[in-house]
Amino acid sequence: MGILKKMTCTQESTYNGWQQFTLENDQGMVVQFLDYGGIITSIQVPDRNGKLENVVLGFEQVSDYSHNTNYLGALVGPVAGRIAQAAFEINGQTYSLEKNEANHHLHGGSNGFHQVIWQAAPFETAQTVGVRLTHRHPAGLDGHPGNLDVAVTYTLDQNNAFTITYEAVSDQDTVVALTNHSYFNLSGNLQDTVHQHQVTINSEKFIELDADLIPTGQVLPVAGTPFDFQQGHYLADGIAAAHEQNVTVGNGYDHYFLFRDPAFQAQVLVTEKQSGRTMTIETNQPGMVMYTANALTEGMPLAGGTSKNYLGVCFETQASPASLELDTIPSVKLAAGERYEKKTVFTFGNL
Ligand code: FUC
Repeated sequence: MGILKKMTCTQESTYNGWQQFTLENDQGMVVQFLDYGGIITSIQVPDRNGKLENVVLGFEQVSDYSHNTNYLGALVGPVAGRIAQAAFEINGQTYSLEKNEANHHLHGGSNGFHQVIWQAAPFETAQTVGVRLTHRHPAGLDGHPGNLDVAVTYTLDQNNAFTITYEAVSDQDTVVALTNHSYFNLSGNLQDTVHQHQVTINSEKFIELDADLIPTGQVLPVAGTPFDFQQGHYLADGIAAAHEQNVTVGNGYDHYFLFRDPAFQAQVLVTEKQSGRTMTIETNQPGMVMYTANALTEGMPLAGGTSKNYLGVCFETQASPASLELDTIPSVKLAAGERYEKKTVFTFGNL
């Protein structure tokens, strides 16, 4: 086709022997990640003037990821989010997991996918470069039933789209909800907090939380609340809102939004006027947690600045573990032999 192909995938050894991969396309967009935790350490995309800057939170020192309590950039599983009372039931049997946040289980606990070393296999096609990450979560490791084989693929294309595909299969009925925990900040190199990020979400309902951030069992309509992003609004509106649900999570958002239609499509649009950057999220996940970093550890040395609340926003596309108690929403259950196949595409552009 006469296309001069310059897309590259390079690999280097970092702290502790962790491998860092760098994907780069012809526009100069760069995505970097580790085999450790599948952690995305940087995403560089152009502003409206073509200036490449980093749009995710990442540590200044790679070694700091060994104590990544805020899950910066991490691949989260087997079940992302909170499992109430760290227990769930399948086929009449109760399975108990580690209680790593009060009485609850959060983000896979200490055997979570965010701190395992994934097997990494780089690949390239005519118009993409990527790395396929694989991992087996063995039966009996932490209370989950069955061996779970997981493959997560990170792919960059020529149109500034970064795709994450998630595949999993278990030999017993189990629970799975995979996501990525990148904190986005489209201002570039942490120039600003995310207050002025304008977000549009195809969602009419969200899940109410209690003070432990555990679902109450109520699915609430967004209409007439700061949770109504259907026409788009600034994150600042909810950070400052007096709505009981914004206040409960520490002023902001840490909530699961159900998408109106879970078929693969653009579900989220994020724009940042100052830089002119935009990000569209397409997914076949049924919803997402939007977390505005209300409780981000302050004072951590990050690439480009120091951490503080509201410095990033996570869009954790996934099914919700709240489905273990609520049978009206899409389930995290995966039957033995069933194929879990999810895809989320983050496409960057300019206003
Ligand atoms: C998000 C939130 C949690 C937690 C974690 C680091 O997924 O739902 O509240 O703070 O990230």
